[in-house]
Amino acid sequence: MAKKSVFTILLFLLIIVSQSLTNEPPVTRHDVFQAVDANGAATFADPNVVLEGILLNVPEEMLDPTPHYVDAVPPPFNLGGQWQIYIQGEGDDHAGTAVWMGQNYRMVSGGQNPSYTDAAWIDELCRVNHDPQTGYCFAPGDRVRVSGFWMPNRGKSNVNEQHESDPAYNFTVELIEAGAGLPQPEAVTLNQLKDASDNFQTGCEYYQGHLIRINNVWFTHPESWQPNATLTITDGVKTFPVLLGRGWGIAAGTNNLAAVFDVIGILDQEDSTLPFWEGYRIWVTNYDGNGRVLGDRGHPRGNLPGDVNRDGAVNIEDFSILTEQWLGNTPGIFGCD
Ligand SMILES: [Ca+2]
Ligand SMILES: [Ca+2]
Ligand SMILES: [Ca+2]
Repeated sequence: MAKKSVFTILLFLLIIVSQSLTNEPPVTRHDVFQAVDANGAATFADPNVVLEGILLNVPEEMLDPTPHYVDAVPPPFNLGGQWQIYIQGEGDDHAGTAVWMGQNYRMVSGGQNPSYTDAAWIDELCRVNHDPQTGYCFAPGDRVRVSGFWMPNRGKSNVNEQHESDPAYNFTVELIEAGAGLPQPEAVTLNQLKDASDNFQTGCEYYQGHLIRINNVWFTHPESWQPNATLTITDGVKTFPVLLGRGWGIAAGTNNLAAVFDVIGILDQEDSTLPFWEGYRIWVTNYDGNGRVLGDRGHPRGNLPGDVNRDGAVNIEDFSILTEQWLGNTPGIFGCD
């Protein structure tokens, strides 16, 4: 082969490589994406965004993905299945972002956009819970890349489908590194989150989207403990809302926390009215029953895989849970079952 044609081939390859590099969309910092104005409203303006960071939560422990198709807008308001993850920025990128998807978009698009049928919704759950290249199922602590559309929501910038079930509005979640590790929860005091009058202050915005830890607090009304309940913690002077999720360890009667305990969760905001300087809460999506820290350390102790309810014994209670789910044909949470 003549030198000239070898050179031509190399040049051609170089052009292809450089084109594929320049076609890579730029990655936006979370703190840029989450920037707000004096009213706490989002200043980001590009409809598309690519974000990278550490996945903080199991989506089905945060919101209920169970399909419930409603393609109309009569009351009651019903979003059907919902799915949400939080991605926390790394290094000096001190912010994090929620990625949300819902089934009944008819409810939130002024009646314009069709809802997902139950079958289509289950397919979507399957798609976003897995890396598209490898089929790997995402877990907290994975480093991921999210590419999709921007939408401001109640004091945050979210990635979502802009309330469109058309596949053109899909976001994608891709694996960068499995098991990179959860970030160390940042220790925060209620004095950093509340002012002298126990009102929310700017510290809340600084920690929004972050895994934080508040030590030595207790519930003002522990009897309210149940899935999806909002309880109030206090240090004896100031207070803060804690939103419980729907993980396996949160059910009526499972609160075995000591009189004074610590909390590890995601600092979230949903403020329905301008200015967006309220509506902060710590979202704890699961509790592993350890008695000292309201949070989920991943895997509780034990060498009995059949201990379904994780009380340290395998007995009829575990069997009844298994039977109930088996006979009830409980749908799986990943949507690919
Ligand atoms: Ca905010
Ligand atoms: Ca979609
Ligand atoms: Ca058991």
